[in-house]
Amino acid sequence: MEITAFSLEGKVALVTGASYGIGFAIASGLAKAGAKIVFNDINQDLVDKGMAAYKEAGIDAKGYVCDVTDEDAVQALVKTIAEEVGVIDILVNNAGIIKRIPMCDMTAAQFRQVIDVDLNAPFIVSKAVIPGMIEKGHGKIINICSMMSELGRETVSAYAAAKGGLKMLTKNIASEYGEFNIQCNGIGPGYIETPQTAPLRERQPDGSRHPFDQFIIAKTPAARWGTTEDLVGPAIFLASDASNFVNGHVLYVDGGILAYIGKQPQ
Ligand code: NAP
Ligand code: GCO
Repeated sequence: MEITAFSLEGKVALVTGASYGIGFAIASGLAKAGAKIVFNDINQDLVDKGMAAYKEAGIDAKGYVCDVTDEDAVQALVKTIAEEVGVIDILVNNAGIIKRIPMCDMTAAQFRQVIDVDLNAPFIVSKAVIPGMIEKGHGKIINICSMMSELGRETVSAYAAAKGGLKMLTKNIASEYGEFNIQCNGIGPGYIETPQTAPLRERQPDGSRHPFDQFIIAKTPAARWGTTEDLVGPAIFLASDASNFVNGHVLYVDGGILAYIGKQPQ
């Protein structure tokens, strides 16, 4: 295999919800591997923030306002991208939300909102890009799953249900479209330092680490939270020709937390 198998030159990559956080880091890495980056976010302020951040990073990205739960808007977005940039070769379904509420206190509307963004939207966006990938004769879909695709914990019932479903949607897209040279895989980040997990890492009034922060450190062999940069190499691999025979797999990038029973309390 040539090392150029990791190159994304000439490819168009759509990363959803990529104004900041994990999406921004993955999109920036795909750009450095040669991809042309297009991204969307839920409002113009976020898109403008993202555009400024990409420009500062020396990346010529193109941003669009689009709510990934709105199928008509997503279909229009994919058509616009094809006209303005090119047919999408790589899709990273990154946009996501979480609501940390005890299940019996959560309303059905709140549960549905998380399912809508974290599971229904990856279906909607994948359905919109697959026809173009079939026509091109290749495609890469990367779904940003979670440790909660495998494990549960208190207060994240909707999120775990969505991410568990996203793991199976990943396997099903791989099964249904593999014959068209489309590979669909997942990345399952562990606990990553982003705005989404900031509440779990807040310093306590006495200056000590958040109890959950200490818990994750004890549960992770790497004894640290992940950074968004830890996800870039795995994303480039799954977006490139180097993974053309990897399909329906969820690659956990978690510092070993899923393999480890946890450090014995001292
Ligand atoms: P984040 O900081 O909350 O960023 C998520 C991005 O998605 C935000 O820009 C958000 O916009 C956008 N978004 C939300 N709903 C959207 C919608 N309907 N349409 C378009 N964009 C939308 O999250 P993150 O920590 O970077 O996580 C990114 C992905 O990784 C998510 O799928 C998350 O579940 C997953 N993940 C995160 C971790 C972690 O530890 N951080 C671990 C495993 C998996 P707003 O700012 O308006 O919400
Ligand atoms: C939580 C965290 C996790 C992470 C991630 C772990 O409240 O437990 O937010 O859900 O976001 O999904 O992989």
